[in-house]
Amino acid sequence: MKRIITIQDISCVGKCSLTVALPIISAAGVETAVLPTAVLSTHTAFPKFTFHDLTDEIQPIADTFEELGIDFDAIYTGYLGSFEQLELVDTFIKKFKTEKTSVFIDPVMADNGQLYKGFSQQFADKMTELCKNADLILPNLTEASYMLHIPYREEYDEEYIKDVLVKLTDLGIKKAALTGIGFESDKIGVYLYDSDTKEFFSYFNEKLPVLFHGTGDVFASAALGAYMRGLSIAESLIVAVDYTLETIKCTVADKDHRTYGVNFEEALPMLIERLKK
Ligand code: PXL
Repeated sequence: MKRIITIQDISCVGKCSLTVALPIISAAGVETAVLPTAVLSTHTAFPKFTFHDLTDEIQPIADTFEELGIDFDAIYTGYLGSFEQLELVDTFIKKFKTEKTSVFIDPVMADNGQLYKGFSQQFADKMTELCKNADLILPNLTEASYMLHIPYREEYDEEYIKDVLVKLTDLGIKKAALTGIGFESDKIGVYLYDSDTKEFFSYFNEKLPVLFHGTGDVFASAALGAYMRGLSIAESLIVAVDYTLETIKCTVADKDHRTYGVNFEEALPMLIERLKK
């Protein structure tokens, strides 16, 4: 069984970061170790939240893993709350990355043209530095725009997306996948560029006219789970697009659905089924 570690916050209510990554990657059949970076009452899109920083725990936890000889097949990072955490996670990756370790970095900091609360261009620049450790980064177009210092565009064509992807990998990143991309109003998916092979890959599925929080975390977790189960990056991204759509369909189908988070739970059988093949 493969073992990964995911480094991000735990938001007690809100269905994002660790409360999504842990169940999804576990359901994919992959041991999921966690390194919680902060405990929040709720994620930062709620009108009110508490934030207890766990930065001081990162180094002692990493040192203990090292002393115990614990290793990981993948390191997956998501929401990180401070410059110091970015530094510590950079050190963590450098220490625990071996030849067999895949590093997935989701530079969580913005969406729909706007930075999340508490983030700045300087933070985006430092996150970009962290991304240079990655085998695959999974930004949305807003995050990629901050990484590249380019204005966010709501409308774009395929040439524009390819150009953004090449510029991201020119920063020294092997593979970049832009999430939440669509060229038709009723389609959404992912666009990947591999700077080693110089190949592009894209995959789209149905886009529903709804917006829910946490879908980026659902997507990245499903992609990593699938990749750890032996699928190629492209195949893993297909599974992640289809699974994320299924979570949104399950959310919409629940007449009591909440406005935060998606119903990834009832969609898990579909993910498990897809990974059997
Ligand atoms: O889903 C990304 C995310 C993760 N963690 C926290 C967040 C957000 C997005 O707002 O606030 C705490």
